[in-house]
Amino acid sequence: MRIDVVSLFPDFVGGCAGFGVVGRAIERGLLTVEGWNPRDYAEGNYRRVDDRPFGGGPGMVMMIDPLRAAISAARAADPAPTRVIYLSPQGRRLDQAGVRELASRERLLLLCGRYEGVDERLVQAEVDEEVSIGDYVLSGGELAAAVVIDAVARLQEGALNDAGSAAQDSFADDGLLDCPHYTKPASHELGDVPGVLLSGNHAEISRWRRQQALLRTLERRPDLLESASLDDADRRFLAAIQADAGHGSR
Ligand code: 9WO
Repeated sequence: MRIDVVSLFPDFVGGCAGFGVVGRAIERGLLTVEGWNPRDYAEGNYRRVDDRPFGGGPGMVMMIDPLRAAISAARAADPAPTRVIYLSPQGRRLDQAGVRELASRERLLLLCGRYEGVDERLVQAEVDEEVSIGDYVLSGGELAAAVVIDAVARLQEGALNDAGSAAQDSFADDGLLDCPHYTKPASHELGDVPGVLLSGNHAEISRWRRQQALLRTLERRPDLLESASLDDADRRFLAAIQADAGHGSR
């Protein structure tokens, strides 16, 4: 997969591409990330990329032409067509299903705004999708682009070190929160590791983890249960918990 990033701070985004799973995906040739700076395509001695907003008001707006030239250069770097994604709080909220969909594409172009944003005519002419990573305002789209790159990189086939990590992600694939994790020592002043995890009974361990994932999701994010993929055993477990809670509260 190839990801082009149009940004006034391309090194900012490139930084996340150097470490961990993303860095390894790039080393393994599963992912290419390239930055394109609109300033390199701006005209004049000052290489202006922003100007004051028509209609007045505070701040600056990113100008059409340097952005358009940077997008064109990025498009031309590879023959495959690409969708242009603008990272903004006005976009469709990203979730793991959205990440899976983006990860399946051959190419992405991530457009990062700064200041008060990008001239709306550029958005209308060039942007195919607007994506938000959450309901908060950042000082630019770069951190959001880094989040998209990280989430998409780890889903590239072969990016995660052991196949088990990908299989464990069945929790994420099923739309549930993760179960708790433990490592050595088995006994500690902060507490003991749940006995089932030391039992060596893999069927029991899987069942316990699944139930922990269900419990946490019920307690912390019950909204996720509506769209989670649950089997009959899951539903029976949740029904038993809820029946229990009903008795306890009276
Ligand atoms: C600036 C601003 C100032 C006063 C009142 C409202 C305001 N909104 C913004 C604003 O949205 N600025 C953006 C900064 C312009 C586009 C790039 N920036 C950005 C992207 N901030 N936050 C994001 C972002 C992207 C994806 N997901 C969450 C947040």
